[in-house]
Amino acid sequence: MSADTFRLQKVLETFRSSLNENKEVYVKYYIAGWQELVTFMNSLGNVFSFISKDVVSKIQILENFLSGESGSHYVTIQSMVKYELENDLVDLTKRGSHPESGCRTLLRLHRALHWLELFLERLRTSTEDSKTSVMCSEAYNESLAQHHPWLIRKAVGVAFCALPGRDTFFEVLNAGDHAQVVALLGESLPLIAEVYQITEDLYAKNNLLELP
Ligand code: 1PW
Repeated sequence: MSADTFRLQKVLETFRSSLNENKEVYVKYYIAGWQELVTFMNSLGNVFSFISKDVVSKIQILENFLSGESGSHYVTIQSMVKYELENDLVDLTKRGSHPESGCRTLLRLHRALHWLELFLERLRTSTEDSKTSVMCSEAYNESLAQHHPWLIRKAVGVAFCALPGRDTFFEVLNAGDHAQVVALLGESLPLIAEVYQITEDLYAKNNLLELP
């Protein structure tokens, strides 16, 4: 199996590594988790490429901060928020001189993570006749859709219709038979949910949930 083959297990491992004992989230592993999810989206076919392109460019922005001269401030989401706010590096109410701050970029991934969590939870508890396109759009409407303009919602809806069926999905997740995938999802989801909640609380506390 080549190194870039998607495995659900790898997502679990990266999100597990992303939390330290002080419940801080390492940016490095957070984006590594997303990198895995991009591999996953790409293996679902070309319809997802416009979605994965946006995620890839956001991963890249964060990677550039992390490897740049202020990289030490970008080690955890907590240190990033503190550093960018203290140094006025965030456009808080409208886009201005910092259109691609770490805070607003990560917020986009954070919102998408909620979608993923809701979708995977549906997949975990789905039955044989459940439709992936329906599960995906329900999860989307409950989360990310509220933050997307009409045109993007339309395009995302079209991509969902082209999703492979449930059996193919389970195969692409690449974690054994259905029962094993369901078990691994049961293990992964609380971790993803915890990372999501910690980020959500941090952003809420700092009034950053609506960054332009
Ligand atoms: C099958 C499971 C896949 C889960 C992956 C979830 C990724 C969802 C990303 C949707 C992206 C749609 C196209 C891009 C939209 C951007 O405008 C938007 N980006 C996101 C990640 O929501 C907002 O970014 P922007 O325009 O404010 O820089």
